[in-house]
Amino acid sequence: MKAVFECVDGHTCGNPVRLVATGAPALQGITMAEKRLYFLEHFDWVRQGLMFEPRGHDLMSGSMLYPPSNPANDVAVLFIETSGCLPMCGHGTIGTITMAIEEGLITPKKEGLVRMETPAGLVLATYTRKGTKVSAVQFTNVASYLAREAVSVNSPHLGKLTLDVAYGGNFYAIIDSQPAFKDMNQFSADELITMSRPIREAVNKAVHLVHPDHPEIKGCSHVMWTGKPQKKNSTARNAVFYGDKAIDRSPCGTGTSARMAQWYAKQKLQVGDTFIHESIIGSQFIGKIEAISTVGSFAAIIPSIKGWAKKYGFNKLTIDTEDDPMAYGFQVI
Ligand code: PYC
Repeated sequence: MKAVFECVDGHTCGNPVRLVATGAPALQGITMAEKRLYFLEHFDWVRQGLMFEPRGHDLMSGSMLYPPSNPANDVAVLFIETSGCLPMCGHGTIGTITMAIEEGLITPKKEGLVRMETPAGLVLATYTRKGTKVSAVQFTNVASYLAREAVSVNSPHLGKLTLDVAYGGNFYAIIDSQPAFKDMNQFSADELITMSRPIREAVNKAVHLVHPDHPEIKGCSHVMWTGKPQKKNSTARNAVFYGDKAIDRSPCGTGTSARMAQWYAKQKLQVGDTFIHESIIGSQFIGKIEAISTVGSFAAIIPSIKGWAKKYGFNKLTIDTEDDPMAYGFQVI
């Protein structure tokens, strides 16, 4: 079998986005949540082939476009990355909207607004055009909430840690400054990765995380390290670990949503407040609490995230299972 995919490659504030323009497999199911499960069962080899080495790398992430289940919406998006198919991805949304609009892959019903179905729910994205380019995207994310407070875990590297877990489209273990951990700036990206893996495992042993309205969204997938910002106008700094070997180069859209929900729950932010999150490489997302909501019995916020993305090339990729022994890709952990 030889499968061919035409991709648009770019990055959102430094983190990769590979938008699959042609070749996405047909998926059974009505909602994007159902289609995501069908994809994982029947077509995960497509994700592995496009995300893993040698066609991708440890940080690679991307998306595929599908028709929306509700005709009032413009598009449905499946997020793919090295760890699987995230229910929602913020940097992926900004990159996908930017490149899909620039390439004419989405024609929204209303210029400037894309109503986008994701496995985690409906996301509304507005975009600003500058000539042939999209200069910025702001999306209103799914309801985000503080799921657990003061979870105690033992880190083999740092000792006893206390952390919060918040949801912003994925579940995040958020590690704030404390006796055993002062600031992310004291560690290299490699060290943060090494420390993150056992912490994620420990969090998943300590707490059973399931989204009240989406039982298929469960478990802590991401670890957020925090620190003092390096730019004057940033509110806070973070480094998000995802997959097995990745630190997000962008400020992480779902992570920023989760952290704003955590700050809201601790009365450090209010509705209408902005929150400028800085990434490990200094790129920034502008977050805002647009409204309050509830998720099950949890108080929640509706956050928005604004950022930019750049397209840098086109890639025609083949997964040739008859000729290439590494057709499905590999990871070196
Ligand atoms: O921006 O939501 C995000 C994200 C998740 C993993 C990497 N980036």
